[in-house]
Amino acid sequence: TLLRNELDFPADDIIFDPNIFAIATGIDEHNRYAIDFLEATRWIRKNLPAAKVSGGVSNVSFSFRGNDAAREAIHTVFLYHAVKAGMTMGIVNAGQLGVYENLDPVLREHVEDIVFDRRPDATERMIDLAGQLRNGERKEEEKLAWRGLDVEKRLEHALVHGLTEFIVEDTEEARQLIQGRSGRPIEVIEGPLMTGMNVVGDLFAQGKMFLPQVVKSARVMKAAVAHLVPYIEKEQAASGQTKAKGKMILATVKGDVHDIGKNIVSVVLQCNNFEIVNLGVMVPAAHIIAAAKEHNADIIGLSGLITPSLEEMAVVAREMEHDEWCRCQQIRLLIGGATTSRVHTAVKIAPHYSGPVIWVPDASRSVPVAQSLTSTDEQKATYLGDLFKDYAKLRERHANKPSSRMLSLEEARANAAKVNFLHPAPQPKVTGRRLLKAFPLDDLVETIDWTPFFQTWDLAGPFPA
Ligand code: B12
Repeated sequence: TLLRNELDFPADDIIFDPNIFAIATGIDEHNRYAIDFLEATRWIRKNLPAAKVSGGVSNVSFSFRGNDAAREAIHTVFLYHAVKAGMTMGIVNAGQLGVYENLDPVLREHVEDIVFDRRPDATERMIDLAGQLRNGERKEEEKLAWRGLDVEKRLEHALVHGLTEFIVEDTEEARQLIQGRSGRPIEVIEGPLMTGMNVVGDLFAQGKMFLPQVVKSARVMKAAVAHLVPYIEKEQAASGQTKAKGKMILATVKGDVHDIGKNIVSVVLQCNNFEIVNLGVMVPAAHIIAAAKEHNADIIGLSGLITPSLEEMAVVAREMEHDEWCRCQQIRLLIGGATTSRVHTAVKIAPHYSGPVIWVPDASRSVPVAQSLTSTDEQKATYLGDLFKDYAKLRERHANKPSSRMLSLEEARANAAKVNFLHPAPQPKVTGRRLLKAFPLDDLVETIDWTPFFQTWDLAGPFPA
């Protein structure tokens, strides 16, 4: 209306760019994204016939990042149907596009199943087929070769490959092994299972695993944790403690769907006689605070695994400060999840709330922390006194870090590298891989830049000093 009625903009110069989102991500809500684009395109072309429709095609196959053969097939099929629906232009990697007709019929059928959300197991079937596209068919005995590995490696393999078949058996073996060393059932989670999940995370970050595969890993992890829960509960029952020590509201913050870690924390704290109200995932700040009031909770525990959750946690802290009840009751705020850290909590979250804000690295550690926070006033004061001092020191160190002066946009533009693209690029003397063997480690140590190591070890500061 604005373009046509108020600006008299030519109708055939109007281009709509409806979003194309990734399908087959393993999350059911995403299954119709391709259909939604096709329907939106049809609607636009029917109701606004002069307008054009564009779209960024490669998004649709993003969940198969790293598997070019699968992505190419998805682009080919999707584009074919999008053009039929009325799409007039699009952003497409021409190097990753095949001919619809020439696609292998089985592959085409599998791709159309995910594009049109034709069957509930469409994603799983496509993942299986995509694996074969990349690796070729494997023999049955090769498929089971991993059963000969030691139990930690078997758990890792099951998580990476999303295999539930032997997970209970292997988790039980790991539990018994750890028990034999006088260890506790939770150590299976925080040892081999976490190691396996970290491998999954790394592969995913490198584009070597796709989202639906990570969903399968999550299922494997959940099955392993479910096997361990009765043992964790039994251990607690044997300790003879029954009186509830405190009440905690637990939630994964708004925008974040990760819940495995949070649920483990919930089980472990419940087993240690904390009453837990688990609000689930994607929970907005207002809902968390309302639940804390409704249940008269002592503690709010937030979980978050993606970077935007860090900011959302600061939002919750700010809202708690604005809320008179939270502020006056000094409701404790626990922060956890793989992307959170002690430094971030101290520097970016704690300053927004006058009550205690504490970072907790794992489920085991949540117990002593929650206990300290609900113990006698004297113990609590000592614990919090030390914690506040520690966090203040972290903030001070952070504030004293030498920060480089930021240039203004104009200055940065004026400072842009001046590249003469007409000048022919010099030819490298050697191409390909070169192996340099005559450099003893002792000589190299001198040249290593230790700064990133020190940062990782939390030893921030200028180096060399
Ligand atoms: C499984 C998984 C998924 C599953 C989650 C399934 C589920 N039901 O939870 C699915 C496939 C759905 C998923 C989706 C996505 N994921 Co994901 N995922 C993972 C993975 C591989 C493992 C997470 C996990 O469960 N770990 C095991 C548990 C036990 O560990 P944990 O959560 O850290 O919990 C422990 C402690 O942190 C602590 N803890 C946790 N919470 C709390 C709370 C409190 C109060 C306390 C005290 C303690 C505590 O206790 C736990 C036990 O000790 C991680 C990689 C990794 N290694 O972390 C990526 C990872 C977190 N995902 C990532 C990404 C990018 C995504 C997506 C955005 C991908 C996409 N393109 O769509 C989406 C997110 C969508 C959204 N809006 O949230 C990135 C995040 C990067 C970043 N910094 O932002 C990671 C790090 C992978 C990577 N390396 O790129 N993911």
